[in-house]
Parts: sequence; C-alpha cells; structure tokens
Amino acid sequence: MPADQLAPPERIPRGYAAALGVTSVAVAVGAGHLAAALVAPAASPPLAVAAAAVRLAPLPVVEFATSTFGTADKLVLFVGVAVVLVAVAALAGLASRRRPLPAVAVVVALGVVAGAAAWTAPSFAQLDVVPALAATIVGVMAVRWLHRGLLPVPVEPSDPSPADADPGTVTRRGVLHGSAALGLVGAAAVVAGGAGQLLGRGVGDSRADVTRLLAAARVAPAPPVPPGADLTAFGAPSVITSNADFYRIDTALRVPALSATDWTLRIHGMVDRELTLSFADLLARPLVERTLTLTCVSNEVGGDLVSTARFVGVDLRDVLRDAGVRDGADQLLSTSVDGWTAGTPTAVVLEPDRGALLAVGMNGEALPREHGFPVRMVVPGLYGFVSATKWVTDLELTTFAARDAYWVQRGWAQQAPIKTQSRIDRPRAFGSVPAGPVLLAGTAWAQHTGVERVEVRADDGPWQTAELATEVNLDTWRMWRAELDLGPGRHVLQCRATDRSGATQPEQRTAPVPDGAAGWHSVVVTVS
Ligand SMILES: Nc1nc2c(c(=O)[nH]1)N[C@H]1C(S)=C(S)[C@@H](COP(=O)(O)O)O[C@H]1N2
Ligand SMILES: [Mo]
Repeated sequence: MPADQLAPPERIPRGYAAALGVTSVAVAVGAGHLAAALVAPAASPPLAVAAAAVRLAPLPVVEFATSTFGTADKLVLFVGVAVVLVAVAALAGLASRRRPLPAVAVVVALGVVAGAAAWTAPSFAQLDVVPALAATIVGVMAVRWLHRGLLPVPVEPSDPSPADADPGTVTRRGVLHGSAALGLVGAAAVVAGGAGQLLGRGVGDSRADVTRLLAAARVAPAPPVPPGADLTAFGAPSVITSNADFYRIDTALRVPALSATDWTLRIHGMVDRELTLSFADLLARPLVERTLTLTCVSNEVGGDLVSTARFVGVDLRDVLRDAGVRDGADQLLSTSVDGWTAGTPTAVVLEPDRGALLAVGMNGEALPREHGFPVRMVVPGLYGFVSATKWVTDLELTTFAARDAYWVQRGWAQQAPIKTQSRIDRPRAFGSVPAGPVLLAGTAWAQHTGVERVEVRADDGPWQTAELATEVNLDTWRMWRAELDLGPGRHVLQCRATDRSGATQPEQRTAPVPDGAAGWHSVVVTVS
C-alpha cells in the first residue's frame, strides 16, 4: 500500500471540533473560578465579565431587565453570558479543524476580556488579574492537547474500517481516544469549577461566631411587636419578615464573602479625625435593636420590595460625631467592599431621633451574607439605594456637588425619602371571592412619619376607612383590614394611605424612576 494512503486525514470532524472549543473554554472558566476562590474572590472570570456588562449597560437596558425579570435578572444575565460563551467556543472549535491556532486566539481574547473586566472593576486589586491569567493558560493548554488527541489517527492496515475512508472520517480508535480526551477535560472543568464554588463560599464565613457574640452581648432590645399589630390571620403580611423571605436587591453577582475578623470601616473625608473601626471596635460600642421597614425605590405600586426586620447595630450618628463632621459635608458617601456606593444626606443621619444604624444583626442572628454580613447601613425613612449600603467598608464625608453615588450616576434621584404607600394583600389580584361582605387586608408604610389612615373603595365608590392594626413604631409598616359589601361581578378595589403629616397618597401613578413609584394600588376581583 503506498505510504501516502496511510497519511492521517488532517481535519477534525465537525462535532468533535465544536466540542473541543466548548470543552477548552469550560475548563478555562473552571480554572479561573478556582483561582479566583483561592486568591481573588471578586475576579472570577464569568462573574467579572457579567459585572462589567452590568456596569456598561445603558440605563434603559438595566431598567428593562429589572422590570422584565425582576429579581431573576442576575440569573438571566448569567444564562445570557453562558449562551454567548458556548456559541463563541463552538465556533472557535469549528474554525480549528486543521490547526489549533483559531481556538487558541479566541481563548486568549476571552482571557483578555475577562482580565479587562476585572481590571476596570471599582474594587480592582492587583491579584484580580490572576484568575483571567490562569483561565487563559489552562484554556490554551486544553486546546492544544485536545487538538492533538482529536486529529483522526492514521488508518492502519489491520483496522476494520475501509482503507479508502474519506479524509475526516474517524476510525473507532480515533473515536475512543477523542471522547476520552474530551471527557477528561470536561471532568476537569467540572471539578475545578465546583471546587472554586465550594471554596469561594467558605471564605470568611464567621457568621455563626458573630451570631454567638451577639447572643452574648448586651443589646438594648426593641420593644416586642405589640399584640394587635399583626393581621396575618386576615391575609396581611407578618410584621416581621423572616430573613429567608426578606426582599433582596443589590448589584452583587456573587455575595461578597467577608470575614468579621478582617473587616474594617474607614471614616474619612471632611472629618476632624479620620477613624478606622474594626468589628471588635463596633461591638464594644452600645448596641441597640430597632424594628425597621426597608423599602426599595424600584418597588412598583403594590410590589413586594418592602420588608421588616429587627436590626441590631450601633448608632451611626455617634460614630460620625466621634470622627467630627466638618461644616459643609452634606453627603455621607458609603461604599461597599465591591465598590457600590450610596449617598445619604449627612443632616438626616445626624438627626438625634433618626435612629440610623451600622447594623450587624438581623432578626436574632448575624446579618445574613445576602443582607450585608458583617456590617451594613440602615437609615429609617430613606430608600435603600441612598442609605442601606451592605458590606460597607468606607464612609466618606463629602458633598452632593462633588460626588454622585452609583444609582445617581445612572439617572436616579440624589434625595430619596420613602414615599407613603399602601397595598392590598387580600383579596389577591384576579382572585374570586364569594358574594357578601368581602374582607380586605393589607399593609401601609410611611417610614419616620407614621401611617394615620388607610381607606378602601370599590369601583370608584365612596372611600371607607379601614381598621388599622396597632402601631409598632413610626418606622415600621402598619397592617390594616376592612370589609366591603360587593355584589356578584367584577370589581376594582383600591386603597390609599394618609400619613401623619396629613398627606394622602396621590392618585396619579408614576414610575419608580427617579425617586420611587406613586399612585393608588388597585386589584381586580370577581365576586361570585
Ligand atoms: N453593597 C450594596 N448595598 C446595597 C445595594 C447594592 O446594590 N450593593 N442595594 C441597595 C438597595 S437598592 C436596596 S433597596 C437595599 C436592599 O437591601 P436588602 O437586599 O437587604 O433588602 O440594599 C441597598 N444596599
Ligand atoms: Mo433599592
């Protein structure tokens, strides 16, 4: 047989080529994720790229994403990044049927993108380039190794396959060899990625220790929720939201893994004395517990981005007074470990009866990691985006003229007190109820002002005053219930609250941007 007939077909079959691309990129991502868990938790390549996408996205896109996908927007983003990555990787593989160079080039380019994403993050530290570097090196090695393994082996005389097979046909030995190589690299990707995920989660998880410390600490407790404050039996939400049910809003694609031992808070800028507090310094100050209702500015009328917890912390006002706030410092700019910022009016934080906290505990335990472990800010009466910085590590006294915080740069308001709102929780929208007296129940909030009155009506009829539950405090939502006599058919139920300043919610619906939604909540029900 002439020697040239033994020459190996020099192209990888299409399916294998695509798999080469996808598997190589997968093991690169896995290696990057593992390297990140070891040296630079925030800089895992897929997380860094997704975070950069969030930073670069124009405001309308971000608004569309949050309004369309709600709190699932992060999942949608990750799935989006994954789909694009798989497509690019498969194409890179297909372009590399003869030579590995195109796939190598694509892996390097992806590495550069991941490196740039980490580099441009507001929280960039030098080690943050390591994961992208590790991913690139492992990805290039995988491409070259798989390419060698997947190029079909020469057809040997003893082989049962026809000797005149088309170039590009793989022999059985080639199939086994190629699948094994792909399987091996795929398994390495899963192991590395999984290890990265596990290690990343474990870093700094001293929550149980903090929970124990708080249980042993002397805390001025919040008055218990008074009898008559809860109307859960009638369908209103529970006054205290469990930590598991507490709404969560933030830009963190991976919850920062801080350790209470390593945490410090720097207080600087327009102050007389710059301060740096450790977690132990914080716990050495008087601890107080306060029941407070947090609300997100993105909450739509009738929405559920509002929850209440018993927060334990230290008075933020006292801490700022220790640092000595200079005249003219009208903005308290707080920064989280991942670079997110909020700007709070200094005057509000310094109000003696405001009760602003550097919070460390929530509902009897350390702050859950999703809610800011080990320390977050909470300022009663202000929307979260201007006050409730989680994973806070830096407080700068500055001016509103000098600095715009994260969401202000993206078109949201600089000043954002929570708007008085009310919500019908029962009956459920589009539910059906039997005819006769129909029971309505819900909640209303006017943090730091207090809820004076809630009214309900059906079908633009006369307003009827609801029965208010016992008040917990001015900073906490207030439950209500009412009864309306409704005949069979479709009805529109509405509610509106009046706060202690005498202001009644305006009827006019406005969108959450830039400073919170307004308008009356209404639900449509069928009485049968
Ligand atoms: N570090 C950080 N803190 C943050 C945010 C964020 O994106 N990053 N979002 C804020 C917003 S918009 C709100 S409404 C509250 C929500 O707090 P929660 O998730 O504990 O309910 O956190 C605030 N603190
Ligand atoms: Mo928010």
